[in-house]
Amino acid sequence: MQLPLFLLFASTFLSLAQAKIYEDVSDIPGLDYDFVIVGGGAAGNVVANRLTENPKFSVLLLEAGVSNEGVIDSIVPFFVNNLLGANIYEWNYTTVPQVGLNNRSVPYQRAHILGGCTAHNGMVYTRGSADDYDRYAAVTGDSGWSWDNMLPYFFKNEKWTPPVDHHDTNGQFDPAVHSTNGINSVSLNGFQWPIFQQHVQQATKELPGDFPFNLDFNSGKMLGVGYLQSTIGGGMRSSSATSYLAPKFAERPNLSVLLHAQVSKLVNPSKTNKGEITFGGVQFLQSGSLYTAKAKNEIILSAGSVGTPMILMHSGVGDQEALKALGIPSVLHLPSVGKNATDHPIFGGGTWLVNSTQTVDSIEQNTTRFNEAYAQWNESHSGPFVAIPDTHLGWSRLDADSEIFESIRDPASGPNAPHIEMAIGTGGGLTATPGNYMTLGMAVLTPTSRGSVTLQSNNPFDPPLIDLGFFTTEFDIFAARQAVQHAAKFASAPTWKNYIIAPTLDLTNLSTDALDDHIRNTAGVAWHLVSTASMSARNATYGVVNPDLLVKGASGLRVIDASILPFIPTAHTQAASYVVGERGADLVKQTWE
Ligand SMILES: Cc1cc2nc3c(=O)[nH]c(=O)nc-3n(C[C@H](O)[C@H](O)[C@H](O)COP(=O)(O)OP(=O)(O)OC[C@H]3O[C@@H](n4cnc5c(N)ncnc54)[C@H](O)[C@@H]3O)c2cc1C
Ligand SMILES: *[C@@H]1O[C@H](CO)[C@@H](O)[C@H](O)[C@H]1NC(C)=O
Ligand SMILES: *[C@@H]1O[C@H](CO)[C@@H](O)[C@H](O)[C@H]1NC(C)=O
Ligand SMILES: *[C@@H]1O[C@H](CO)[C@@H](O)[C@H](O)[C@H]1NC(C)=O
Ligand SMILES: *[C@@H]1O[C@H](CO)[C@@H](O)[C@H](O)[C@H]1NC(C)=O
Ligand SMILES: *[C@@H]1O[C@H](CO)[C@@H](O)[C@H](O)[C@H]1NC(C)=O
Ligand SMILES: *[C@@H]1O[C@H](CO)[C@@H](O)[C@H](O)[C@H]1NC(C)=O
Ligand SMILES: *[C@@H]1O[C@H](CO)[C@@H](O)[C@H](O)[C@H]1NC(C)=O
Ligand SMILES: *[C@@H]1O[C@H](CO)[C@@H](O)[C@H](O)[C@H]1NC(C)=O
Ligand SMILES: CC(=O)N[C@H]1CO[C@H](CO)[C@@H](O)[C@@H]1O
Repeated sequence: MQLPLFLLFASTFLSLAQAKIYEDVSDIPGLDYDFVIVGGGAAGNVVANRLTENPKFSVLLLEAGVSNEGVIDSIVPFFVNNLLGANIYEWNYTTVPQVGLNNRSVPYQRAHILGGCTAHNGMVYTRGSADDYDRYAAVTGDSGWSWDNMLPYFFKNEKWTPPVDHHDTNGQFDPAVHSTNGINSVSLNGFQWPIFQQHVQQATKELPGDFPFNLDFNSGKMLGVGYLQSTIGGGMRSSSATSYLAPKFAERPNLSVLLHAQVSKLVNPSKTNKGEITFGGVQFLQSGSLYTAKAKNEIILSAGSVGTPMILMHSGVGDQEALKALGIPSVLHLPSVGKNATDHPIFGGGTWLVNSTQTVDSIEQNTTRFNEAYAQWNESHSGPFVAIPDTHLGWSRLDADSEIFESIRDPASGPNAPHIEMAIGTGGGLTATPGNYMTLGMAVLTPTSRGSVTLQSNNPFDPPLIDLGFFTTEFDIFAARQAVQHAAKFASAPTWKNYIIAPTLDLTNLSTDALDDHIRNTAGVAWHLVSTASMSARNATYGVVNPDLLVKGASGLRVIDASILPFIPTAHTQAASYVVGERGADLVKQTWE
């Protein structure tokens, strides 16, 4: 017999009552710990989990956001877009006007909820190219960051899970490159769109030069088109909060997680006898009062690519001239803090009206079908609500003889890394006109544009200035144009002949200027920000952290989150953030065990 849903929820709440995720500072057992971690996102929750595997370590995790418990929009995969826009689960950031986007400012989502961006992201699971990690190893001089050495950390993170529809997954992924023993669930889509998927598969056969089928793009060799993998298990989102802070971990006696605790800055700097800067505490705000938590061993910043550089700069760690101008006393001159910010621009490759009712539009536009699907999810966590609309992802390189390479060195990490991503999905996305569609969403994966995260004042509670620098280089706009042509080529495969009726907007016959303008007027962000507290070699003249993630010139201060990646992966960034957390936790253990 199926348990009524309210009973299932009631049992979850009971077990959570014992878990030590606190809402109020007066409930936590003191403010002195071995480790204080700032930020309960992808990486922060991994570090909290792994450090408390050692019962001798006491850990406090401070998270500014709210609880993820029972947040239905964060649990049901199909509701992924409901959390975007101003809401209580968001920091509500906006970029500064982007010159390369014809001066538009665009919303810049960052999660304000336990789990961080893994609690509201698109759940797409992509690790990146082996070449990306091998470049991290090369630029930092630490072979520990290479693909081969990071693969065990992907396996510690990943709990490969059969899709809820139990369909035959043979030929849809390569089990040899996955792990069933990790913590965070990853699966193939648990709901199928058979007609659409057959056309996609057929297109890879008809155009194998540009779009070869790739059995598993998470093998390190990404090029080609393969089945989507997502951080979903049992028809529900698997976030770092539901996985790494599951009740059996959160109950550990030496772990305290405190919500609604926004860290302003690190306080009480002093110099060690080796001349390194060390901080005596972490200041945070809760309900209008300031508190200071102390870390005997280390303070670990895991506040993400926006939060981490903000906290560093408010603590006096950054470019001393820029900080002085804002009235922040410089403690440690590290001009790379907040610089080299890199994200992926995304834009439509095309939306086509299709000759099929087997699309997500048929559910989104029909209240009866929507409620049926919702009831099915409520009943058994199955049906169309267990997946996002994409069925495949495609990864491609620009032509080797592209004219752009006459003037610009290939920015990709290596010959197996793609320049362009194509997300292949049923449905028209946010298309207003009722109908059935398919959409190809594109991204430039190897942008050469760089932006920054800087402060607008010395008030730690003011939002930062986020500049993505989108499309400020010739390479990036060139790659975007190629991406649009690429999508058109995919849609020209013979298989689509009786399926595609017409494009909603024909991008193929626009002049170069008109196409550029279209891209600049419509592009958005992938929310994959990295490099704002970048790693570099120990002796480098730039960078924020050493390859062991300790802040250069400081003692007892580490950064463990996406901000340390020196280049953006050719992938969605949660898997990379998770393995930064996994390796980062091991590096901390190596120091203190
Ligand atoms: C809308 C969206 C969609 C995305 N889709 C995908 C996807 O489909 N696939 C994918 O792989 N990646 C996706 N990403 C990116 C991915 O989720 C992030 O790269 C990843 O979560 C970054 O991990 P992190 O640990 O660096 O930081 P985060 O996960 O952002 O966690 C940082 C945490 O620190 C907290 N924090 C920040 N400042 C403070 C402070 N001052 N005091 C206390 N706490 C603080 C935040 O509230 C947050 O919980 C998406 C991101 C967004 C925003
Ligand atoms: C974001 O905006 C929503 C709606 O206005 C608000 O409720 C929420 O508190 C804001 N988030 C933050 C972190 O201020
Ligand atoms: C964008 O703003 C800059 C600086 O204000 C201005 O020079 C430029 O003309 C603007 N571009 C567009 C497309 O409006
Ligand atoms: C940005 O990164 C590049 C390496 O890609 C490095 O040479 C440069 O010094 C960095 N800039 C800053 C300000 O850190
Ligand atoms: C909506 O879906 C229901 C149930 O499948 C179906 O009977 C009805 O015809 C649909 N309505 C429209 C307008 O397509
Ligand atoms: C499914 O359950 C949620 C509560 O978790 C409820 O708000 C919603 O109305 C239910 N939907 C249907 C169609 O039963
Ligand atoms: C739609 O599909 C049917 C059946 O495959 C086909 O007969 C018809 O010609 C198609 N219509 C269009 C507009 O392509
Ligand atoms: C592009 O093609 C459409 C129809 O396919 C046509 O109406 C339009 O005039 C064309 N535009 C240009 C600039 O050629
Ligand atoms: C750092 O060390 C490497 C290897 O020892 C050397 O090749 C490089 O030139 C050094 N760089 C600087 C800036 O000193
Ligand atoms: C370092 C630390 O706080 N250790 C504590 C971990 O939890 C056990 C059991 O509650 C305590 O006895 C330790 O003192």
